Amino acid sequence: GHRGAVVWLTGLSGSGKSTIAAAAERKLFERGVLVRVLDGDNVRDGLNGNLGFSLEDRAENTRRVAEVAKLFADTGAVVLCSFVSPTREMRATVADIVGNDDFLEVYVNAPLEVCEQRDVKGLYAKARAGEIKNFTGIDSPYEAPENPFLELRTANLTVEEAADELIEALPL
Ligand code: GGZ
Repeated sequence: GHRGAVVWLTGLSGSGKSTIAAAAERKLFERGVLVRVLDGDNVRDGLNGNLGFSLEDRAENTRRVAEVAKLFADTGAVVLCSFVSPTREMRATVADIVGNDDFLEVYVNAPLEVCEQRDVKGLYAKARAGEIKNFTGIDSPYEAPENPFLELRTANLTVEEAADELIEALPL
């Protein structure tokens, strides 16, 4: 049996959080680990469909996700949570909810310039044009973790390398 844990990936839009989480999920599944990804794609339509991107709404978004992640982790799952979660206060709240021992903060670190150059969804261009307000890194803050469990510098790593590094670091 495995002990549950909440692996919390934080970083800018386009830093690679969800891609790494999906790759790590597949690898853990292949090893027989009960694993689940939570990200904006599967909670912002339903559970958190009433929330936007003000700092207040982001705090509520991440708070609810933390409560759900805790429920999964309590059943023994490794929960890979991929959220910008831009402030230290938000992430401290997550840690409080899931319990510090089960909270593994992973800083998915790519320079803003790199994320903006990738611009996978075209959101940075829209934010620069003023079509999206409160965009993290443009006109909304991002506070880097000060003492993360793990930092992945994705400008210099492939998705596979980052996912492998993440899995190797987990206390499973
Ligand atoms: C940041 C935004 C915004 C704004 C829409 N700011 O790269 P993506 O597209 O797939 O990931 C981003 C995602 C951020 O949602 P989260 O639930 O992770 O945010 S938080 O933890 O802060 O609540 C981006 C898209 O949604 N997106 N508008 N204004 N990212």
